[in-house]
Amino acid sequence: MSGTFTLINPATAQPIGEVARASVEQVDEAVARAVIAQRAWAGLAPVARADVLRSFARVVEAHVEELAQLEVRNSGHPIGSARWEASHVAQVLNFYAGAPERLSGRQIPVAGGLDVTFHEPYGVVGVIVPWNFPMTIASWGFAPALAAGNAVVLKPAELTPLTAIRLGELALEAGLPEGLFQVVTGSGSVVGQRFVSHPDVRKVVFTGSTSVGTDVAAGCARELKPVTLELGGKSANIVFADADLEKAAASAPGAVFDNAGQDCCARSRILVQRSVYDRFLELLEPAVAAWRVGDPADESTEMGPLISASHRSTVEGFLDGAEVAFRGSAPAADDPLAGGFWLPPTVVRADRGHRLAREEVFGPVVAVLPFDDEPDAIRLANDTIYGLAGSIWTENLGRAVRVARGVKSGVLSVNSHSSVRYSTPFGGMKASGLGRELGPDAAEHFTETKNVFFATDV
Ligand code: TAP
Repeated sequence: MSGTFTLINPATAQPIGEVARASVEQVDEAVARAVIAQRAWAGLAPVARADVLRSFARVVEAHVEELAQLEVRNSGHPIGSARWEASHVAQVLNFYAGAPERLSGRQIPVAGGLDVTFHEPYGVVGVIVPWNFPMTIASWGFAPALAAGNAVVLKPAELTPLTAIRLGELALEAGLPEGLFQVVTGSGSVVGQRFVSHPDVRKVVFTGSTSVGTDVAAGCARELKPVTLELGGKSANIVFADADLEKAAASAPGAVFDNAGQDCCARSRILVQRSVYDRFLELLEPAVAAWRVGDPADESTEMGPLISASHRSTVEGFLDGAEVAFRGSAPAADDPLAGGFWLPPTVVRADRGHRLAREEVFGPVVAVLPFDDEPDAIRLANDTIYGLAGSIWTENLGRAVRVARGVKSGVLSVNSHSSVRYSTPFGGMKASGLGRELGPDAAEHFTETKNVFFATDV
C-alpha cells in the first residue's frame, strides 16, 4: 500500500481511524482477480446469480444498524437518514436480483434464418463514488453491474470509505465469489485514474463533480470505454402563486438542507412567483427555524455537519456579500460538538446574476429568487449549466405538465421533492451527467448487445 489516510468524524473533528491507500500495482492486482472471477460468474445459470444477489440483500438488511452507525461516524449523517440509506442498499440489491433472469434478448425476423440478440456483460466495471452518499451511490453502480454478469471494482471517496469496505466484507459473507466485488481504497488521482486507464476495466461509472467527471470522460474516450456520469446540480424548486404555499414552504427546507445540502439533487434555488414572494418567505422562516441541526446520533436530528473544514470554508465563501434573509441553528460555542464542521441553514435573497443563483454550493445555503410568469419561470430554471432535478408547485395540472416538459432536468417532481426511487430512472441532463442509473433498464446499461444470425437454409 502507498501509506494511509486518516478519517475524521465531521461532527467532532476527531480522528476515527486510518485507511490504506492502494497503489497502481494493487489496483492492477484487483483487476486481474476481477477478470478471473467475472468469467466464472457470467457462466453461472441466471437463477444462481439471482440467488447470490438476494442473499447479499438479506445480509445487508441484517446489518442495517451497523452500516448506519458507521455512516454516522464517518460522514456525519443523521442516524435516521443513515438507516434509510443502508436499507436502500438492500432494496437496490433485491430489485436487481431480479435482473439476471429478465435480461431477455430479442428474436428479430430476417430472411434465411434466425436472428437473436444477447446482452453480454462488459467484463470488469469500475465504480467511482463521491463522499456525500457513500453507500447508496455505490449500490446504484455495483448492484445492476453484478446482476448483468460483470465483476466490480469500487473506489469510495477517500473521506468516506467505511461503509463501502464493510459492504465488500458482507458480499463475501453472503456468498459472492472472491474477487467479484472488490473495494479498493485510495485517492482519485491514483485508484480512480487507474480504473479509467486500465484496459481490462471495460466500463466506468463516475459520480462526483462536473470538473473531475469531464476529465474522467475524456480519459475513457481515449480508451473507447463507455462511461456513466452523475455530476453536479443546481436544481430549482419552482413555486407558482396558485400552489399550496403552506405545503411548499413547509417542505422546502428538507428539499435543500437534507444531508446539509451536500446532495446533488438539492433544490438550492427556490423560484417564487413575484405576487407571493414575500408571503412565501414569511412561511419559510419558521420552517427553517424548526429544522433540527445537531448531534447526528440523536434520533430527532434532521441535519448534521458538513463533511470537512475545507468544504465548510468553500461553502462560507459563497456567502461573502450575500443578502442573508434568515438562518437556522447550529451547535453553539459551548456545545460539546462545537468543534465539528457546522454551518447553520441559510436563506439568501439573490439576484439572477449572483453566483448563488447559478453555481452549485453543495452546502446548506438556498437562494430565493422571484419570477414573473410561467415562461419566465422556465427560463430562470434553465439558466444554469446543470439539469439534474427539480420540483414544481402548482395546483394547475396543465401548467405542471408544461413546466415539467420545459425544464431541462433529468428528474422532476410535481407537488413533492422526490428524486430517488430504485425502480425509476435517475440522472442528469446538460452538465449534470450522461446516462441513467436505477430503474428497470439499469442492468441492461451494463451490457453490450450481441447479434447472432443462424442460417436455416439447407
Ligand atoms: P469529486 O471530487 O469529483 O470526487 C468524486 C470521486 O472521484 C471521489 O471518489 C474522488 O476520489 C474521485 N476522483 C477524484 N479525482 C479523480 C480523478 N482524477 N480520476 C478519477 N477519480 C477521481 O466529487 P466530490 O467532491 O467527492 O463529490 C461532490 C460532487 O459530486 C458534487 O458536485 C455533487 O453534485 C456530485 N454528485 C453528483 C451526484 C449525482 S447522482 N449526479 C450524486 C452525488 C454527488 P477522492 O475524493 O478519494 O480523491
